[in-house]
Amino acid sequence: MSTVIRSMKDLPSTHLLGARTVVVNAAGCMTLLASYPFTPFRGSWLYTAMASAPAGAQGVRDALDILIEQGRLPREEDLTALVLTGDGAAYGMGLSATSGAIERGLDFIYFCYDNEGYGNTGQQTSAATPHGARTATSRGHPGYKKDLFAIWAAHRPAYAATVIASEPLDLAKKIEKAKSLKGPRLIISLAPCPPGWDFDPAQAVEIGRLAVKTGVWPLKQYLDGKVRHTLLPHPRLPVEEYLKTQGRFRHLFEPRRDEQLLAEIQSRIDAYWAEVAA
Ligand SMILES: Cc1ncc(C[n+]2csc(CCOP(=O)(O)OP(=O)(O)O)c2C)c(N)n1
Ligand SMILES: [Mg+2]
Repeated sequence: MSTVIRSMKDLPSTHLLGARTVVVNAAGCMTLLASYPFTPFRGSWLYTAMASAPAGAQGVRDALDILIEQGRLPREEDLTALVLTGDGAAYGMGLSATSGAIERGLDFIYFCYDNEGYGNTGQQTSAATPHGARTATSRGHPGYKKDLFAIWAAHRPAYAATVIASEPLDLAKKIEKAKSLKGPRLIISLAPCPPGWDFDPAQAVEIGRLAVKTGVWPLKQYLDGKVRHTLLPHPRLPVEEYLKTQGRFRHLFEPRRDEQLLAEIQSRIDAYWAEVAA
């Protein structure tokens, strides 16, 4: 059953996906959520190698389908296969398995929490690390963040969306939308990470808000072949407001401002939003 969400009051008291979910989780920080008896998961949980979570979800889905077909599981007791991985798996190691799963039309939700690095092993650079960020393996990442949303959209999935916890209503609506559909569905959440990005945990929500207000993290969704932005940052703040909150970008400001790099980061964001407006 789908809930109409107009305000936070409409959110169901249990978590949005509910207990009838099998979480297929590749190695990463969220793996720690499975520690019994402290786990927040109310359903089942399956651990996979970093590259294999979508293949694990395929196995779960196939098993459920066979049980239903044989009459051993009532259709109304079906479960949702939910892949839960970090960006290291979603943008990199697991992308081949993901592409195959989308191509096969696998009925699953892929939730990626994107903390822009291999967090669990000390924040090494991943394919989601933004340009210029310091990581355990780079003094200033020379590459550019891969556009996972666009890669998914190019596969023509049932649904794809970006979310962030600091915009909980937008997040809840998108999860409800994903729940109401069948087929491959993606939710990518930018996940401000205090140890990985080097900031005080008390700032996590504000940093998330700044990611949206500066246009660093566009909130959008892909549905029926079209991409629609669900929140337009007006007025859009300068990206510096976001960058200066995190130690991983400190070298852009100290010992002296790196005007060239700051201008490049800003101009890439401006170019993105100019295209949205066009
Ligand atoms: C094939 C493989 N290589 C390396 C590791 C070690 N490892 C465990 S968790 C992890 C980081 C995963 O990064 P990400 O998917 O972004 O999740 P996060 O740790 O940031 O939550 C790594 C490299 C592994 N488990 N398997
Ligand atoms: Mg990560």
